[in-house]
Amino acid sequence: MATAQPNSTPEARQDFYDRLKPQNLAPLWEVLRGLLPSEPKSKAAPHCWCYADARPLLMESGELLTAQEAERRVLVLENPALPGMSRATSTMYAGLQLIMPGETAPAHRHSPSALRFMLEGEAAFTAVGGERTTMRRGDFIITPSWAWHDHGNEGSDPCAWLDGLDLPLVAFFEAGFNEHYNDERQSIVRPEGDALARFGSNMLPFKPVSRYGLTTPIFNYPFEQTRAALVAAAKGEAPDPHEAVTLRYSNPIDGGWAMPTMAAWMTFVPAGFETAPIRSTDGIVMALGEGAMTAEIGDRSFDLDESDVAVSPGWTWRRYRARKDSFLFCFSDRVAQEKLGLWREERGPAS
Ligand code: 1HN
Repeated sequence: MATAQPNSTPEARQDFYDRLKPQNLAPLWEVLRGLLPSEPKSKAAPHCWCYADARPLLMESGELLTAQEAERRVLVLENPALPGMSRATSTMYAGLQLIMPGETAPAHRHSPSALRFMLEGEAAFTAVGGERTTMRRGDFIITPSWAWHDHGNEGSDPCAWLDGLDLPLVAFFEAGFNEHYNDERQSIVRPEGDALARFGSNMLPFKPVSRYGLTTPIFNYPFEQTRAALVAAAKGEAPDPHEAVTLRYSNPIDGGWAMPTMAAWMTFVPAGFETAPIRSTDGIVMALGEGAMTAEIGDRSFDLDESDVAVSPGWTWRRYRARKDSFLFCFSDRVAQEKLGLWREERGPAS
C-alpha cells in the first residue's frame, strides 16, 4: 500500500517554521525528544557543603549586617549547576541561617513552607502560631505555609541552622504570597511545649483540630525523641539493605508526611553499615546531624562530618557508608511527587 511521502526540502520546512512563529505556533516534532526524555536527567549536580568551610563565612556575615537588617541572615546553598537560582536541587531551596545573641529575625508569613534542621547553638527559638519552641541541635522545626514566624536568640552564642523551603515549587506554580507582621515579634498566647503535648505524645485532642491546614500541628520534632526511636528501632530488626534504619516525620492528624510539599525523614546508618544503591525521582537535601559517613552520589563521593549538607539530584544513584553511628536528616519534594502520581524509585542489587 502506498503511504503519503511528503518530499519537502529543509528550506521548505524552515520556511514553514518561519511562518508559524508570528502566529505563536511551533512544530512539536522538533522538540519532542527534549520534552520526553526516556528517563529523568536532573539539571542539578551532586554536591556537598562542608560546614567547616561555610561556618567562618556565615559568622563573618554576622559582623556585616544585623538579622533585622537582612530580615533573614542566610547564605543560600546554591547548586553549582544552577547558579543564581537559589536552588539546592531543582525544586528545593536550602540555606544556612545565622542568628546572633540578642537578635530577632522579624515576624512575617508566606505561602511557601519552611523547615529548619538545627545545627548549632542551644538558645534560639522560633515562634509559630503564638507559641515558642527552643531549637536544639538535630531538632526538625516546621514553619507551615502562611503561619506567622519570627526567630530570636536569647543566649550568648551564635545559633545556626539549615533552612529548607519549597520556593522553586511555589514559583513554578506562581502561587507565592508574602506579608510582614506589624511588630518585630508575634504575641505569644500559648506556653512552650503546648503543641508537643497535644499532638506529639501519641495522643490527640478529642475535638478535631487542624491548626495549620495540611501541615502537622507539631512544629518541633526534637532530636532527642527521633534519635531514641531510631536507636530502639535498630534493635528490633536488621537495617534495610537500601534504607538502613529510616523513619519519616509524620503528621499525627492523618499519618501522612509532616508537610504538604516537602517530605522529611531521618536515616540512622549504624557504624560500619553500608547501604545498597538506590535512586528516586526526588532530589534530596541531606544534613548530617550526628556521626561521620561517606555518601556516594552519582559519580561523586563525599565524606560527611557533622553539619555538612549534601545534595542528591533526582534519579541519581546514592549509597551510604557509616564510619560512626550516623544520623542523616533528609528532605525532598517526594510528598508532592507522590500526590501527583509521579514518584518512583529503583533499588539496585544488595550485595
Ligand atoms: C524565610 O522566611 C526564612 O523565616 C528563611 O527563617 C529563609 C528564604 C526565602 C524566603 C523566605 C525564615 C527564607 C525565607
